[in-house]
Amino acid sequence: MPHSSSRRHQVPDVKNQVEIQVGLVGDAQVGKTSLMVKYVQNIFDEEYTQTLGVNFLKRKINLRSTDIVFSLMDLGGQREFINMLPLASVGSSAIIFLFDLTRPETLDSVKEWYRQVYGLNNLAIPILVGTKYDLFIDMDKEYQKQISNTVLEYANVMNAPIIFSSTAKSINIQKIFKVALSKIFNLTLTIPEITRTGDPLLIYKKFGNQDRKSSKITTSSSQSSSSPASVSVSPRKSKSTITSS
Ligand SMILES: Nc1nc2c(ncn2[C@@H]2O[C@H](COP(=O)(O)OP(=O)(O)OP(=O)(O)O)[C@@H](O)[C@H]2O)c(=O)[nH]1
Ligand SMILES: [Mg+2]
Repeated sequence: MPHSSSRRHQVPDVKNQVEIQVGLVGDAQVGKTSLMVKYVQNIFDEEYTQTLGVNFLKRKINLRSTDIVFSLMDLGGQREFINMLPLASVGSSAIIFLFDLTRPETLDSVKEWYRQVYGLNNLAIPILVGTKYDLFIDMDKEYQKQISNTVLEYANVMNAPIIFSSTAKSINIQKIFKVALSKIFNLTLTIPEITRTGDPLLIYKKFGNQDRKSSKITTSSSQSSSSPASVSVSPRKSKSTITSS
């Protein structure tokens, strides 16, 4: 069948597309919805609207020749929505645990959020995000130091990268998702870490790697079952389609 040489060399414009689900959990008013809306729509609203149940947004980004679709699941932080935690946990490749840097009790709650999530999905990569850094920066230096030290202890136990962020002032927002992506696909990230107390911390190199040992925090469901949780982690298996540089 005759056809021109230019046609013969045309490559079909078909991209790989990978969808990865990421859950956002944490106490009420820590800033989960704000972070998700900022990341997807670049909008920040000072007014609080309580999330009733689960919010869901998607954002597509490009990585080499692959489209990555982030499917973000944001669970309302009020206790009454805890029965919907499986929607944000099961099937997620990473779970972002958010706490408000100005309210230490919300960091304390991360323990319980982590325990609950781990019981549903012990394969997801945990990421620890301190929110409202714009307010935290004006707080007492000793308080800042104490919080930062406690966050490091949590990160060690959870094996979770740490990111301090401000949605209001657009600090470290994109980086949260870059870190998530790099951990899910085992890619090398070249963003410099920020480790000095008082700065918007970004510590990710030693935490959340796929060769990580399982966490010390156990739950009754994980103790009673010797098989891994039945969740979809297909993006982690398909890392061969995306190589790190
Ligand atoms: N100053 C400041 N305020 C923020 C920031 N992020 C969120 N807020 C405010 O904090 C309040 C709560 O934010 P939301 O995003 O609604 O909190 P949430 O975690 O989704 O709350 P629930 O839906 O109840 O679980 C809102 O008034 C936001 O405007 C931030 O980075 N800095
Ligand atoms: Mg919300």
